[in-house]
Amino acid sequence: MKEKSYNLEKILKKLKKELDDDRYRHTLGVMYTAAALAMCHDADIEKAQAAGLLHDCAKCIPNDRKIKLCEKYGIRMTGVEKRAPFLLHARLGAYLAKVQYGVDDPDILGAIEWHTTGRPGMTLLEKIIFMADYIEPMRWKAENLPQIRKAAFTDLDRAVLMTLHDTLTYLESKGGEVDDMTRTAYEYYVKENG
Ligand code: DGI
Ligand code: FE
Ligand code: FE
Repeated sequence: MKEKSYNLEKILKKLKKELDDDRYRHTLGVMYTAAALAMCHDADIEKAQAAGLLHDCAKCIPNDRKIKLCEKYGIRMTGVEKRAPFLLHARLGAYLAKVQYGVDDPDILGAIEWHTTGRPGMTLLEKIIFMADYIEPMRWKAENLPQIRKAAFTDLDRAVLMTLHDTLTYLESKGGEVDDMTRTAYEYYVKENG
């Protein structure tokens, strides 16, 4: 088997420097929650930990710099992303995970790239990171968290659908512009599980 290209301890050390304290604590919560979900759904635990650790690695980069870095590295940006640059932390994060943290596993990189919007036909690891980000222990603001937390362990696809539904409702209530991918993902999971 091919030697893995990353080391969780090294990732942790570097992230401590890149993230503020709250984001670092959230990151640890996502790592442990992703590991628990991987145990529950028979996914690779170490990949879940790596993806959980790195999913927000670009989050603390200032928004104007996110745009500059995407331009510099030729990372595609949609119109919504240019208007709401925080969304870029997902795709930029996947890129940085590869070039700065040495991760070459496409499944881990996909889980980082799609953790904010989701996408139709997510892989098991992508669903695990999408859910771990939403339900980790430090989260408290979203509605329906107790039900969604339980569903993440008992019916993962239903949990993904509930999360996309509640995210869209939240964005509509506060007038946030919705990324096409968030809506497309929701419509896909309504058809699959609705
Ligand atoms: O980075 P985190 O805060 O840990 O979590 P995240 O990457 O899932 O980002 C959460 C925020 O993203 C939450 O406030 C909802 C928002 N979001 C998700 N989909 C969309 C979106 N925001 C906009 N504007 N458009 C979307 O489609
Ligand atoms: Fe995020
Ligand atoms: Fe996060």
